[in-house]
Amino acid sequence: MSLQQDYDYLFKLLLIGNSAVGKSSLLLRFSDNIFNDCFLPTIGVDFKIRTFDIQGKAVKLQIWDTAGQERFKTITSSYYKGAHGIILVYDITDKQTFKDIDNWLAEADKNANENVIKLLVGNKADLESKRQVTFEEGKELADSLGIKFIETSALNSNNVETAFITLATEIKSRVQKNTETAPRGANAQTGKTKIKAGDDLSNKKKKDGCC
Ligand SMILES: Nc1nc2c(ncn2[C@@H]2O[C@H](COP(=O)(O)OP(=O)(O)O)[C@@H](O)[C@H]2O)c(=O)[nH]1
Ligand SMILES: [Mg+2]
Repeated sequence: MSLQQDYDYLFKLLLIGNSAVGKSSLLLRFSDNIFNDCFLPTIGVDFKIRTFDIQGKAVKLQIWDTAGQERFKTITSSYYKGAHGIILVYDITDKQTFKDIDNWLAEADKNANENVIKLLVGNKADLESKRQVTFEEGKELADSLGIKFIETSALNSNNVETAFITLATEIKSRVQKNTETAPRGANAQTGKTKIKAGDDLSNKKKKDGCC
């Protein structure tokens, strides 16, 4: 049995935000490059995995989606456990979903690790004629929180890769910085990055695709 890891970094990311803003669609676009125009409230995934290269390192992302629990405000604190990054998603055509980002931030702050890196995403940017939240409003909110902001479209793919890669790159830089400043030998066992929060990930059972 080989214990060789097939990645240099393993990060757990979460998608949160109101129901129907496009969280599952963003995940499907990123993981499988598909788009489904039906609403997928009970999409049967726990998470999807995608590994890609950032600056010569294999970065494996395990991205968690809710199975519609956000509709009933029943996302449990265990969802947030061990997350390295959180993507807060709103729908640019629905002002309320933008206002509710405050609530999602409060949930994240209550439940996630304090070092978690967040990214604000305004999705459905293809629906320009229905826009209710300007780019500037999104950017202003993100700036006030000291986090990055991006507008995406799961429908036409625009900026979807960039969103996930931006967040993963930021997490990687943070981890590298911490590793460099850690006492000598603290991370020397394998040369791979050991991240406490990601250690239990291999125990999770991966369920099959989507609807
Ligand atoms: N026009 C457009 N529709 C989208 C986009 N992303 C998702 N949708 C649609 O919005 C609805 C809700 O998407 P879904 O991914 O299920 O949202 P979730 O509840 O946040 O997971 C579905 O009908 C999707 O087809 C997008 O970028 N553009
Ligand atoms: Mg969903």
